[in-house]
Amino acid sequence: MSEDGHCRSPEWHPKGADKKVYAGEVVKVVDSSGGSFAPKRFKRPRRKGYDSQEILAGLQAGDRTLLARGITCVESEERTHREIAKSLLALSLPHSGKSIRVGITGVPGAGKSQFIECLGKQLCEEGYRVAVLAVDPSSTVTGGSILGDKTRMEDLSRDLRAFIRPSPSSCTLGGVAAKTRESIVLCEAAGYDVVLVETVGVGQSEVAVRSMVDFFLLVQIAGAGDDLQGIKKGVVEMADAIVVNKADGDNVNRARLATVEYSRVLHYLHPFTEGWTPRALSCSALEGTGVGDVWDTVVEFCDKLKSEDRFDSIRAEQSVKWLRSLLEARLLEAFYSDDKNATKLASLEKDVSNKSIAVVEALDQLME
Ligand SMILES: Nc1nc2c(ncn2[C@@H]2O[C@H](COP(=O)(O)OP(=O)(O)OP(=O)(O)O)[C@@H](O)[C@H]2O)c(=O)[nH]1
Ligand SMILES: [Mg+2]
Repeated sequence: MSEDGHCRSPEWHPKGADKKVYAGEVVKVVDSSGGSFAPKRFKRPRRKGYDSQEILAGLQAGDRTLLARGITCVESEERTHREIAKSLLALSLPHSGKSIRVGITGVPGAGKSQFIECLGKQLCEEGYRVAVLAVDPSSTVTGGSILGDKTRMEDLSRDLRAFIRPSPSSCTLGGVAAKTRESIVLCEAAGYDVVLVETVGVGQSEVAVRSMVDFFLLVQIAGAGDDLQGIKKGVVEMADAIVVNKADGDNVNRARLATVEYSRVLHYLHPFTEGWTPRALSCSALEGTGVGDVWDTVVEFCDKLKSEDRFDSIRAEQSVKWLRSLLEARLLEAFYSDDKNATKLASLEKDVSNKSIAVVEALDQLME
Protein backbone atom coordinates (compact mmCIF):
# COMPACT_ATOMS: atom_id res chain seq x y z
CA MET A 1 0.00 0.00 0.00
CA SER A 2 1.46 3.34 -0.93
CA GLU A 3 1.34 6.46 1.19
CA ASP A 4 -1.76 7.69 -0.60
CA GLY A 5 -3.44 4.39 0.25
CA HIS A 6 -3.29 3.24 -3.35
CA CYS A 7 -3.27 -0.54 -3.64
CA ARG A 8 -1.37 -2.05 -6.57
CA SER A 9 -2.74 -5.24 -8.08
CA PRO A 10 -2.10 -6.79 -11.48
CA GLU A 11 -4.74 -6.54 -14.18
CA TRP A 12 -5.05 -10.31 -14.23
CA HIS A 13 -5.36 -12.62 -11.24
CA PRO A 14 -6.80 -16.12 -10.75
CA LYS A 15 -10.48 -16.44 -9.92
CA GLY A 16 -11.10 -16.36 -6.19
CA ALA A 17 -7.62 -15.04 -5.34
CA ASP A 18 -7.53 -12.34 -2.73
CA LYS A 19 -6.47 -9.15 -4.52
CA LYS A 20 -4.82 -7.90 -1.36
CA VAL A 21 -2.00 -10.43 -1.63
CA TYR A 22 -0.70 -8.45 -4.58
CA ALA A 23 -0.51 -5.23 -2.64
CA GLY A 24 2.91 -3.79 -3.22
CA GLU A 25 4.59 -0.80 -1.75
CA VAL A 26 5.22 2.04 -4.15
CA VAL A 27 8.79 3.11 -3.50
CA LYS A 28 10.80 5.92 -4.95
CA VAL A 29 13.47 4.63 -7.30
CA VAL A 30 17.06 5.71 -6.75
CA ASP A 31 19.98 5.00 -9.02
CA SER A 32 22.61 3.67 -6.62
CA SER A 33 24.97 3.07 -9.52
CA GLY A 34 25.91 6.71 -9.33
CA GLY A 35 24.13 7.52 -12.55
CA SER A 36 26.24 5.25 -14.77
CA PHE A 37 23.26 3.06 -15.60
CA ALA A 38 20.26 4.57 -17.24
CA PRO A 39 17.60 2.68 -19.14
CA LYS A 40 17.66 3.56 -22.82
CA ARG A 41 15.02 6.00 -23.97
CA PHE A 42 11.86 4.13 -24.67
CA LYS A 43 8.59 5.78 -25.53
CA ARG A 44 5.89 3.52 -24.14
CA PRO A 45 2.69 3.71 -26.23
CA ARG A 46 -0.18 5.28 -24.29
CA ARG A 47 -2.46 2.30 -24.28
CA LYS A 48 -3.50 -0.39 -21.87
CA GLY A 49 -2.89 -3.33 -24.20
CA TYR A 50 0.53 -3.99 -25.72
CA ASP A 51 1.46 -6.56 -28.30
CA SER A 52 4.42 -8.88 -27.92
CA GLN A 53 6.69 -6.74 -30.17
CA GLU A 54 6.04 -3.65 -28.07
CA ILE A 55 6.64 -5.52 -24.82
CA LEU A 56 9.90 -6.95 -26.17
CA ALA A 57 11.09 -3.55 -27.38
CA GLY A 58 10.21 -2.07 -23.98
CA LEU A 59 11.84 -4.71 -21.82
CA GLN A 60 14.97 -4.65 -23.98
CA ALA A 61 15.16 -0.90 -23.50
CA GLY A 62 15.16 -1.41 -19.72
CA ASP A 63 11.49 -0.62 -19.08
CA ARG A 64 10.77 -2.64 -15.92
CA THR A 65 7.04 -1.94 -16.12
CA LEU A 66 6.86 -3.66 -19.50
CA LEU A 67 9.00 -6.56 -18.24
CA ALA A 68 6.51 -6.94 -15.40
CA ARG A 69 3.69 -6.73 -17.94
CA GLY A 70 5.31 -9.50 -19.99
CA ILE A 71 5.63 -11.71 -16.91
CA THR A 72 1.99 -11.03 -16.07
CA CYS A 73 1.05 -12.39 -19.52
CA VAL A 74 3.24 -15.44 -18.88
CA GLU A 75 1.55 -16.04 -15.53
CA SER A 76 -1.95 -15.47 -16.81
CA GLU A 77 -4.41 -18.20 -17.79
CA GLU A 78 -6.44 -15.74 -19.81
CA ARG A 79 -6.52 -16.60 -23.55
CA THR A 80 -5.35 -13.28 -25.02
CA HIS A 81 -2.57 -13.05 -22.42
CA ARG A 82 -1.48 -16.61 -23.22
CA GLU A 83 -1.26 -15.72 -26.92
CA ILE A 84 0.86 -12.64 -26.23
CA ALA A 85 3.02 -14.71 -23.87
CA LYS A 86 3.59 -17.40 -26.48
CA SER A 87 4.68 -14.94 -29.14
CA LEU A 88 6.72 -12.89 -26.63
CA LEU A 89 8.59 -16.02 -25.50
CA ALA A 90 9.34 -16.99 -29.09
CA LEU A 91 10.68 -13.47 -29.79
CA SER A 92 12.67 -13.42 -26.53
CA LEU A 93 14.28 -16.83 -26.83
CA PRO A 94 17.08 -15.76 -29.24
CA HIS A 95 18.04 -12.99 -26.78
CA SER A 96 18.03 -15.28 -23.73
CA GLY A 97 20.58 -17.54 -22.08
CA LYS A 98 23.26 -15.01 -21.22
CA SER A 99 22.68 -14.71 -17.48
CA ILE A 100 23.99 -16.71 -14.54
CA ARG A 101 21.01 -18.45 -12.95
CA VAL A 102 21.26 -19.14 -9.24
CA GLY A 103 18.66 -21.00 -7.16
CA ILE A 104 18.54 -20.21 -3.45
CA THR A 105 16.74 -22.46 -1.01
CA GLY A 106 16.61 -23.03 2.76
CA VAL A 107 14.11 -23.41 5.57
CA PRO A 108 11.78 -20.47 6.28
CA GLY A 109 13.64 -17.82 8.24
CA ALA A 110 17.13 -18.99 7.21
CA GLY A 111 17.70 -15.57 5.70
CA LYS A 112 17.33 -16.27 1.97
CA SER A 113 15.69 -12.93 1.22
CA GLN A 114 18.19 -11.05 3.35
CA PHE A 115 20.98 -12.88 1.53
CA ILE A 116 19.49 -11.98 -1.87
CA GLU A 117 19.11 -8.35 -0.82
CA CYS A 118 22.73 -8.25 0.32
CA LEU A 119 24.20 -10.11 -2.68
CA GLY A 120 21.92 -8.24 -5.09
CA LYS A 121 23.10 -4.88 -3.79
CA GLN A 122 26.76 -5.91 -3.99
CA LEU A 123 26.29 -7.12 -7.57
CA CYS A 124 24.44 -3.96 -8.60
CA GLU A 125 27.27 -1.88 -7.17
CA GLU A 126 29.69 -3.90 -9.30
CA GLY A 127 27.64 -3.03 -12.37
CA TYR A 128 25.58 -6.18 -12.82
CA ARG A 129 21.87 -6.10 -13.45
CA VAL A 130 20.03 -8.47 -11.13
CA ALA A 131 16.59 -10.07 -11.42
CA VAL A 132 14.97 -11.83 -8.46
CA LEU A 133 12.16 -14.34 -8.94
CA ALA A 134 10.41 -16.43 -6.30
CA VAL A 135 8.99 -19.94 -6.41
CA ASP A 136 6.89 -20.30 -3.31
CA PRO A 137 3.75 -22.41 -3.61
CA SER A 138 2.94 -21.74 0.06
CA SER A 139 2.55 -18.04 -0.62
CA THR A 140 -0.73 -18.76 -2.38
CA VAL A 141 -2.11 -19.96 0.93
CA THR A 142 -0.80 -17.28 3.27
CA GLY A 143 0.05 -14.41 0.98
CA GLY A 144 2.62 -13.63 3.64
CA SER A 145 5.84 -14.22 1.79
CA ILE A 146 4.91 -11.85 -0.99
CA LEU A 147 4.53 -8.89 1.32
CA GLY A 148 7.39 -10.07 3.49
CA ASP A 149 9.82 -10.37 0.62
CA LYS A 150 8.76 -7.03 -0.77
CA THR A 151 9.62 -5.23 2.43
CA ARG A 152 12.79 -7.23 3.12
CA MET A 153 14.22 -6.45 -0.30
CA GLU A 154 13.23 -2.83 -0.16
CA ASP A 155 16.71 -1.45 -0.75
CA LEU A 156 17.34 -3.74 -3.69
CA SER A 157 13.95 -3.00 -5.25
CA ARG A 158 14.84 0.70 -5.31
CA ASP A 159 17.90 0.06 -7.42
CA LEU A 160 17.40 0.76 -11.12
CA ARG A 161 19.64 -2.19 -11.93
CA ALA A 162 17.42 -4.65 -10.06
CA PHE A 163 14.07 -6.23 -10.84
CA ILE A 164 12.13 -8.13 -8.18
CA ARG A 165 9.14 -10.30 -8.96
CA PRO A 166 7.24 -12.09 -6.18
CA SER A 167 5.94 -15.63 -6.58
CA PRO A 168 3.14 -16.09 -9.10
CA SER A 169 -0.18 -16.89 -7.51
CA SER A 170 -0.84 -20.28 -9.04
CA CYS A 171 -2.29 -23.27 -7.27
CA THR A 172 0.10 -26.00 -8.33
CA LEU A 173 3.85 -26.18 -7.95
CA GLY A 174 4.09 -27.34 -11.57
CA GLY A 175 2.26 -24.20 -12.65
CA VAL A 176 4.43 -21.91 -10.56
CA ALA A 177 7.61 -23.58 -11.80
CA ALA A 178 6.57 -23.36 -15.46
CA LYS A 179 5.90 -19.67 -15.10
CA THR A 180 9.20 -19.04 -13.35
CA ARG A 181 11.09 -20.79 -16.17
CA GLU A 182 9.41 -18.60 -18.74
CA SER A 183 9.99 -15.51 -16.62
CA ILE A 184 13.74 -16.31 -16.59
CA VAL A 185 13.70 -16.14 -20.42
CA LEU A 186 12.07 -12.70 -20.33
CA CYS A 187 14.52 -11.41 -17.69
CA GLU A 188 17.43 -12.58 -19.82
CA ALA A 189 15.99 -10.97 -22.94
CA ALA A 190 15.74 -7.79 -20.85
CA GLY A 191 19.49 -7.99 -20.33
CA TYR A 192 19.71 -9.06 -16.68
CA ASP A 193 23.14 -10.57 -15.99
CA VAL A 194 22.16 -12.51 -12.89
CA VAL A 195 18.82 -14.21 -12.14
CA LEU A 196 18.31 -15.24 -8.51
CA VAL A 197 15.43 -17.64 -7.84
CA GLU A 198 14.33 -17.94 -4.20
CA THR A 199 12.38 -20.96 -3.03
CA VAL A 200 11.34 -22.30 0.34
CA GLY A 201 13.18 -25.45 1.40
CA VAL A 202 10.05 -27.45 1.98
CA GLY A 203 8.17 -29.66 -0.45
CA GLN A 204 9.14 -30.31 -4.01
CA SER A 205 9.87 -26.76 -5.06
CA GLU A 206 13.65 -27.22 -4.70
CA VAL A 207 13.62 -30.02 -7.27
CA ALA A 208 11.76 -27.75 -9.70
CA VAL A 209 14.15 -24.86 -9.11
CA ARG A 210 17.25 -27.08 -9.27
CA SER A 211 16.23 -28.06 -12.80
CA MET A 212 16.09 -24.47 -14.05
CA VAL A 213 19.27 -22.94 -12.59
CA ASP A 214 23.02 -23.29 -13.12
CA PHE A 215 24.05 -23.07 -9.47
CA PHE A 216 22.01 -24.21 -6.48
CA LEU A 217 22.72 -22.68 -3.07
CA LEU A 218 21.37 -23.99 0.23
CA VAL A 219 21.13 -21.38 3.00
CA GLN A 220 21.34 -22.93 6.46
CA ILE A 221 21.48 -21.68 10.02
CA ALA A 222 23.53 -23.00 12.88
CA GLY A 223 22.75 -23.42 16.51
CA ALA A 224 19.55 -25.45 16.43
CA GLY A 225 21.05 -28.37 18.36
CA ASP A 226 22.04 -31.06 15.93
CA ASP A 227 22.73 -29.04 12.81
CA LEU A 228 22.02 -31.83 10.42
CA GLN A 229 18.67 -32.59 11.98
CA GLY A 230 15.58 -31.50 10.17
CA ILE A 231 17.22 -30.95 6.81
CA LYS A 232 16.35 -33.39 4.15
CA LYS A 233 19.36 -35.18 2.77
CA GLY A 234 17.91 -34.82 -0.72
CA VAL A 235 18.22 -31.03 -0.64
CA VAL A 236 21.83 -31.19 0.60
CA GLU A 237 22.61 -33.58 -2.25
CA MET A 238 21.29 -31.12 -4.83
CA ALA A 239 23.37 -28.19 -3.54
CA ASP A 240 26.49 -26.86 -5.28
CA ALA A 241 27.26 -24.94 -2.09
CA ILE A 242 25.88 -24.59 1.42
CA VAL A 243 26.16 -21.29 3.21
CA VAL A 244 25.66 -21.12 6.95
CA ASN A 245 24.01 -17.72 7.44
CA LYS A 246 23.74 -15.49 10.52
CA ALA A 247 27.44 -15.88 11.35
CA ASP A 248 27.38 -12.72 13.44
CA GLY A 249 27.22 -11.64 17.10
CA ASP A 250 27.54 -14.58 19.49
CA ASN A 251 26.58 -16.96 16.70
CA VAL A 252 29.95 -16.75 14.93
CA ASN A 253 31.47 -19.81 16.58
CA ARG A 254 28.42 -22.01 16.15
CA ALA A 255 28.27 -21.02 12.48
CA ARG A 256 31.93 -21.90 12.07
CA LEU A 257 31.40 -25.34 13.65
CA ALA A 258 28.36 -25.99 11.49
CA THR A 259 30.33 -25.02 8.38
CA VAL A 260 33.05 -27.55 9.25
CA GLU A 261 30.38 -30.19 9.84
CA TYR A 262 28.72 -29.48 6.47
CA SER A 263 32.09 -29.60 4.70
CA ARG A 264 32.59 -33.05 6.15
CA VAL A 265 29.13 -34.24 5.05
CA LEU A 266 29.50 -32.78 1.54
CA HIS A 267 32.81 -34.56 1.16
CA TYR A 268 31.04 -37.92 1.44
CA LEU A 269 28.08 -37.15 -0.80
CA HIS A 270 27.99 -37.73 -4.52
CA PRO A 271 28.17 -34.27 -6.15
CA PHE A 272 25.08 -33.18 -8.05
CA THR A 273 27.15 -31.43 -10.71
CA GLU A 274 29.70 -33.92 -11.98
CA GLY A 275 33.28 -32.80 -11.35
CA TRP A 276 32.40 -30.09 -8.80
CA THR A 277 32.89 -30.72 -5.09
CA PRO A 278 30.21 -28.72 -3.25
CA ARG A 279 31.53 -26.31 -0.62
CA ALA A 280 30.35 -25.16 2.77
CA LEU A 281 30.82 -21.48 3.57
CA SER A 282 29.52 -19.09 6.20
CA CYS A 283 28.21 -15.55 5.96
CA SER A 284 26.19 -12.87 7.64
CA ALA A 285 23.62 -11.53 5.23
CA LEU A 286 22.81 -8.88 7.82
CA GLU A 287 26.36 -7.53 8.07
CA GLY A 288 27.38 -8.46 4.54
CA THR A 289 30.39 -10.55 5.56
CA GLY A 290 31.18 -13.67 3.53
CA VAL A 291 28.51 -12.96 0.90
CA GLY A 292 31.19 -12.01 -1.65
CA ASP A 293 32.90 -15.38 -1.11
CA VAL A 294 29.66 -17.14 -2.01
CA TRP A 295 29.50 -15.16 -5.26
CA ASP A 296 33.18 -15.94 -6.01
CA THR A 297 32.25 -19.62 -5.66
CA VAL A 298 29.36 -19.22 -8.13
CA VAL A 299 31.68 -17.52 -10.64
CA GLU A 300 34.36 -20.19 -10.17
CA PHE A 301 31.74 -22.90 -10.74
CA CYS A 302 30.49 -21.29 -13.97
CA ASP A 303 34.03 -20.64 -15.24
CA LYS A 304 34.95 -24.26 -14.61
CA LEU A 305 31.92 -25.61 -16.50
CA LYS A 306 32.46 -23.14 -19.36
CA SER A 307 36.14 -24.07 -19.66
CA GLU A 308 35.06 -27.71 -19.92
CA ASP A 309 32.37 -26.84 -22.50
CA ARG A 310 29.65 -28.18 -20.20
CA PHE A 311 27.80 -25.03 -19.19
CA ASP A 312 25.55 -24.88 -22.25
CA SER A 313 25.15 -28.64 -22.57
CA ILE A 314 23.81 -28.87 -19.00
CA ARG A 315 21.29 -26.13 -19.87
CA ALA A 316 20.34 -27.98 -23.04
CA GLU A 317 19.76 -31.16 -21.00
CA GLN A 318 17.57 -29.15 -18.62
CA SER A 319 15.46 -27.95 -21.55
CA VAL A 320 15.06 -31.47 -22.93
CA LYS A 321 13.99 -32.81 -19.51
CA TRP A 322 11.60 -29.90 -19.21
CA LEU A 323 10.04 -30.72 -22.59
CA ARG A 324 9.59 -34.33 -21.50
CA SER A 325 7.94 -33.43 -18.24
CA LEU A 326 5.60 -31.05 -20.08
CA LEU A 327 4.79 -33.78 -22.57
CA GLU A 328 3.98 -36.21 -19.76
CA ALA A 329 1.73 -33.65 -18.10
CA ARG A 330 -0.01 -32.90 -21.42
CA LEU A 331 -0.56 -36.62 -22.17
CA LEU A 332 -1.97 -37.25 -18.71
CA GLU A 333 -4.26 -34.27 -19.05
CA ALA A 334 -5.47 -35.51 -22.45
CA PHE A 335 -6.12 -38.96 -21.00
CA TYR A 336 -8.06 -37.79 -17.97
CA SER A 337 -10.07 -35.15 -19.81
CA ASP A 338 -11.58 -37.81 -22.12
CA ASP A 339 -14.93 -38.94 -20.65
CA LYS A 340 -14.67 -42.40 -22.19
CA ASN A 341 -11.31 -42.93 -20.48
CA ALA A 342 -12.68 -41.74 -17.16
CA THR A 343 -15.64 -44.17 -17.31
CA LYS A 344 -13.45 -47.07 -18.33
CA LEU A 345 -10.88 -46.27 -15.65
CA ALA A 346 -13.56 -46.10 -12.94
CA SER A 347 -14.93 -49.50 -13.94
CA LEU A 348 -11.48 -51.09 -14.17
CA GLU A 349 -10.53 -49.65 -10.78
CA LYS A 350 -13.51 -51.49 -9.31
CA ASP A 351 -12.47 -54.72 -11.05
CA VAL A 352 -8.91 -54.37 -9.78
CA SER A 353 -10.12 -53.72 -6.21
CA ASN A 354 -12.32 -56.85 -6.11
CA LYS A 355 -9.61 -58.87 -7.84
CA SER A 356 -11.80 -59.78 -10.80
CA ILE A 357 -8.99 -58.65 -13.13
CA ALA A 358 -5.20 -58.48 -12.88
CA VAL A 359 -3.66 -55.00 -12.76
CA VAL A 360 -1.56 -55.57 -15.90
CA GLU A 361 -4.64 -56.77 -17.78
CA ALA A 362 -6.54 -53.64 -16.69
CA LEU A 363 -3.62 -51.53 -17.90
CA ASP A 364 -3.63 -53.23 -21.30
CA GLN A 365 -7.36 -52.57 -21.65
CA LEU A 366 -6.86 -48.90 -20.76
CA MET A 367 -4.04 -48.46 -23.24
CA GLU A 368 -6.23 -49.83 -26.02
N1 LIG B 1 21.46 -11.96 12.86
C1 LIG B 1 21.13 -12.18 11.60
N2 LIG B 1 19.81 -12.20 11.25
C2 LIG B 1 19.52 -12.43 9.95
C3 LIG B 1 20.51 -12.66 8.97
N3 LIG B 1 19.89 -12.89 7.79
C4 LIG B 1 18.57 -12.81 8.02
N4 LIG B 1 18.34 -12.53 9.32
C5 LIG B 1 17.02 -12.33 9.95
O1 LIG B 1 16.29 -13.54 9.87
C6 LIG B 1 14.91 -13.28 9.62
C7 LIG B 1 14.44 -14.07 8.42
O2 LIG B 1 15.14 -13.59 7.28
P1 LIG B 1 14.57 -13.74 5.81
O3 LIG B 1 15.60 -13.21 4.89
O4 LIG B 1 13.23 -13.17 5.71
O5 LIG B 1 14.46 -15.32 5.71
P2 LIG B 1 13.88 -16.21 4.51
O6 LIG B 1 14.72 -17.43 4.48
O7 LIG B 1 13.78 -15.42 3.26
O8 LIG B 1 12.43 -16.57 5.03
P3 LIG B 1 11.13 -17.02 4.17
O9 LIG B 1 11.07 -16.16 2.94
O10 LIG B 1 10.00 -16.79 5.10
O11 LIG B 1 11.33 -18.46 3.84
C8 LIG B 1 14.78 -11.77 9.46
O12 LIG B 1 14.31 -11.24 10.67
C9 LIG B 1 16.19 -11.33 9.17
O13 LIG B 1 16.43 -10.02 9.63
C10 LIG B 1 21.89 -12.63 9.39
O14 LIG B 1 22.83 -12.80 8.62
N5 LIG B 1 22.13 -12.38 10.71
MG1 LIG C 1 12.18 -15.02 1.93
